[in-house]
Amino acid sequence: MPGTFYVTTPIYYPNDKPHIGHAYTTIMADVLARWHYLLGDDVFFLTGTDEHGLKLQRAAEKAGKDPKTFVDEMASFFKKYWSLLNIGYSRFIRTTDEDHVETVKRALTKIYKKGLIYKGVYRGWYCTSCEKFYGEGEYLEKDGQKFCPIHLKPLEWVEEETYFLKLSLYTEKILKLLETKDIIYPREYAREIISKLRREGLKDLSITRPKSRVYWGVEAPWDPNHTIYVWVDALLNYLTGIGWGRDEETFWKYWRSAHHIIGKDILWFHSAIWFSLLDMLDLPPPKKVIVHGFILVRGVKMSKTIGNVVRIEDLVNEYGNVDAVRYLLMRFSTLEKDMDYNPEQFRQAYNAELADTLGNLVRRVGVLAKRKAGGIVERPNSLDQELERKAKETLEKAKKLVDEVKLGEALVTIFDLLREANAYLNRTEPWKAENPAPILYNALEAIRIASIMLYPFMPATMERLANALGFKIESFDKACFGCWEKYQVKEAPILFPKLR
Ligand code: ME8
Repeated sequence: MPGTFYVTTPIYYPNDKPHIGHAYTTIMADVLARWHYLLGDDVFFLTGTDEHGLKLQRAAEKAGKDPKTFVDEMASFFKKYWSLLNIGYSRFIRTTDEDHVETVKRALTKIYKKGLIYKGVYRGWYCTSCEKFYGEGEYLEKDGQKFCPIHLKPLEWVEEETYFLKLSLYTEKILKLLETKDIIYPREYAREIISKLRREGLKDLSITRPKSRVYWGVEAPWDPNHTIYVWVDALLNYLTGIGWGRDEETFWKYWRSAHHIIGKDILWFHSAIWFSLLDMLDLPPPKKVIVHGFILVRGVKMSKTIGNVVRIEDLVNEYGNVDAVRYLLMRFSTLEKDMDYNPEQFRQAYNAELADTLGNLVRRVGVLAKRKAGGIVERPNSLDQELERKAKETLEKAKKLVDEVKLGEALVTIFDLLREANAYLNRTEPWKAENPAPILYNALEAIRIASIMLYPFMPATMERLANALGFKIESFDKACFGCWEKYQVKEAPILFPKLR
């Protein structure tokens, strides 16, 4: 049954351009959005930029620009990269958008009125790159100095007046929620949060900064001398994006099917803190928080702050094709484990899978259809049953795997169908046959059905392929073997030239 599907990425800090780590999450969200579109769901896909806070204030100062000019420029970079990667988002949200600033004020006013915010003094060690305080036992120590465990940069001592959110009231409630409901996926990640909650509980959270230090933020509605902590501001984007407080109908339609995709670095914020905030706002938690591991470079997390990034444009240039990059990043993606970026492995998969298995099959069938059937291939009276069975089985298996967000395994499964189609051609030798059209039809059906499944991963290439072979990609309903009546093959494209 078609339903709704709301999918989000984290909103990224635009202190620098995005790299393949950000592309990884964003492509994953795009694949899921497009997959659900093919399932017939009403899809809303939200991504954007997290533009307030000390980190951005400093980045702008360093660039010698006022923060708004700076984030305007940087947000446009993100949009350019997402357009290059063919990311079909429904909205690109910026935390400086007017409706979002309103959401933040509305949400915090509601929480303030409930008596869940009080004034105090905060003392602690802060990492501006994480926009996060680190408590004892959480930071690294060397020669008496304290360092951020993620960015390996010295922490700053902060002691100032702040407003606290009474998060400590929520430990039991959130624990129960995580123990009884499968929201965090894969489950392994939930266990980490559960044990941290059992060990330490939730502590009241400092949710404002004095404006004198952090002026670049949303003003606290009850005190003009404070700005709202960037993480609270940022999390609320998921509500703004679908109209919370402005268009209740749209909001509820999508919120019930909310899927947040995030890297494991920000799971604490997207579970313990986010679920508490939602509860304070009388809202249910999201349906799922899908967590993935890091892309590593020689064992170290790829990060702008560390400076070991692989740039999106470098990969696109290397393969000369955006869809190859989308494919390769998803092909080796795993939720549970980190993925060590391995250029050699990428190259091998490109040649063996995209150029050979897919590319050669398309080329062979296209050329034969043109040469031996004048480009017209109609449905014969009987179909190849083995290939038909394989196509059906592949679709079922791929649907299950994508549902479990095992995107790499789904791609391997889809490519099994293409390998089977290649073997079928080798077996039936249509180039020798007097009437090769029935054989070609079976092979074309396998290609068409694989193309529908591959469309979310490589949309532009699959559209190009459908055009060349004379079929359409519409929905999974049409992915039945024998459902296409007549192919009009225009050309036999070389989709992925082999790399030497
Ligand atoms: O955390 N491997 O923004 P951010 C895999 N603004 N994914 C990676 C990655 C890597 N090496 N590097 C980055 C923030 N990512 C906040 C989010 S949301 C309300 C606010 C991806 O720019 C991954 O999805 O630091 C990670 O969680 C996110 O980028 C962090 O992006």
